[in-house]
Amino acid sequence: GRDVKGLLKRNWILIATISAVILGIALGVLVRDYTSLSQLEKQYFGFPGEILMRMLKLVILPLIVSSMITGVAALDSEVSGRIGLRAVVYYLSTTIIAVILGIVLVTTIKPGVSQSADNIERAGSTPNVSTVDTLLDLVRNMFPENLVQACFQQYKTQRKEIEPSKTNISTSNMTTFPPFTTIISTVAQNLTKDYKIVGSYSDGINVLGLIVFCVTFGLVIGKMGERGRILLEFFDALNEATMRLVQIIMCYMPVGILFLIAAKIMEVDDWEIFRKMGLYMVTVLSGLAIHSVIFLPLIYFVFVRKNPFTFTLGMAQALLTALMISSSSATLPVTFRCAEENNRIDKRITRFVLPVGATINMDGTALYEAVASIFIAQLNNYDLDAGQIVTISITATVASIGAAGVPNAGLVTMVIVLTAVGLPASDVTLIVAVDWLLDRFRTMINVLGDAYGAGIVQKLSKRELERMDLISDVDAANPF
Ligand code: DAS
Repeated sequence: GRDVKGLLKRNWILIATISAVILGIALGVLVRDYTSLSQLEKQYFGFPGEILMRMLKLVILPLIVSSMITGVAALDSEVSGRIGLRAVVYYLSTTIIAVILGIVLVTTIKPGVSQSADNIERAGSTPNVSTVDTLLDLVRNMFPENLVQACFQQYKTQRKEIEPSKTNISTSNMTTFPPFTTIISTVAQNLTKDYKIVGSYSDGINVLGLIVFCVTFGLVIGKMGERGRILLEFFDALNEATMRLVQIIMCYMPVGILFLIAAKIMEVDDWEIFRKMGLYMVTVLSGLAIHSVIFLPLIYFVFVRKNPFTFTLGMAQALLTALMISSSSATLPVTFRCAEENNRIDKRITRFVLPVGATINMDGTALYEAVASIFIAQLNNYDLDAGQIVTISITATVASIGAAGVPNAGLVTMVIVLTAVGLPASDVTLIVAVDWLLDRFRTMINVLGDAYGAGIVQKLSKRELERMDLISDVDAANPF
C-alpha cells in the first residue's frame, strides 16, 4: 500500500527510464519495419534526443566548477598537508589503474567491433598528429591563458594557427571597423558553440584548464578563513543549484532516451547492435568487478595488512545505498557511518578523505568513460592510435575527477572524452540507454574506492594522528 507508493515515488525516474528503453525499441522497430517514412522524417525522431544531449552538455560547466571548488575547498586547513597529499596520491593512482584496466578490457573484448571489421579508418576530425604533440597540447591546455578562453573562446595552437582569413572578420578590412553583421555572427557563433573539450583541434570548454584552475582556486579560498567562507557559501549554493538542474534533466531523460533509441534503431539495419550493447555492458561490469574484487582489496592489503573483505563487508550498507541511488554524494552520510562505526576509521581522516573522495575519486566512472569512449570508436570503425588511447586515458581520468557525485555525472563528463579524440558525441545514444544501470555499479565502486582510501590514508597517517592526539591531550591538560 503506502510503502509501494513510496517506492514508486522514489524510483519513478528509473521505472520511466526502463520503460522508455522498451518503448523506444518498439517505436524504432515499428517505424523502421511498418512505415515508409523518408530518411528526413526519420531524422526528426532524433530531435528530442538531441535536446537531451544539449542539456547534459549545458551542465558540464557549472557541474565541474561548483563540485571541484567545493570539493577541494573542503580540505579544512588543520588536516595536515601530508594526509591530504597521501589521499590525492591514492585517488590518482587507483583511478589510473581503473582506466588502464578499462582500456585493456575494451581493446581485448572489442564489444563494438563488427564481425566483418573491414574499413578501419582514423578517428573523426582529429588530424594525424604525433603522440608527443597530443601530449604537449594536453599539458598546454591545462594552463589556459585566461578564464574566458578556458570557457568559450576559439583555441589557437602553436602548429595550426587558425588563419585570420578563416574567421569571419576578414583581414582585408581590419583597418576599418568590421561590418556589424560580421561581429554579430562571430559573437553568435561563439556563444552557440557546442561545449567541447579544447583539444587542439576543436573549440569550446577547456575542461583540463578549468579543473586545474578550480583545484588551485578551491585550495586558495579554503585557506582564506572568514573571507573565503563567503565565497565557499556561494560555490556551495551553486553546487546545490546545479545538482537540482541535473535532477530536472533526469526527469526529461526518459523522453530523450525513448526517441534516442527509436532513432538509433531506425538507422540500424540489424540486431547486431544489441549483441554489441550486451558485450559493452559485460565489459564495463567485469572491469568494475575486477577493480573492486582484485585491485582495490590488493592495494588495501598491501598497505593495511588486514583482511580487505572484512572491510568491504563493513561498507555493505553504503555500497547498497550507492547501488540504489547511484550518487556518491548522497550516499556520504552512510559511507561516513560505515567507515567510522564498522571499520573504525578515525573521524579526522574520514572528514577529509570521504567528501573530497566522493567528488574527485571516481574509479568506477573513470573506467566506464574509458570503456565507453573506445566502444563508440569501435562502433564507428575508428582505429584509435596510441596517442588517442593515451588522450582517452588522461581525459577519462580528468573527466572522472570533474564529475560530481550525482546520478549520470559520468555520462555528462563522458562527452568530454569523446570530443577530446574527435569522436561523434551524437553516438552517446546507446550509452545513454543503459547508463541508468551502469551508473549504479560504477557509483558503488566509487564509494568503495573512497572507503578503502580512508582506511589506507589512516594507516599511513598514524604518526600525524598520534601527534594530533598528543596536542589535544596537552590542550585538555591545561585548558587556559
Ligand atoms: N553517479 C556518479 C556518482 O555518484 C558516478 C557517475 O555518474 O559516473 O559517483
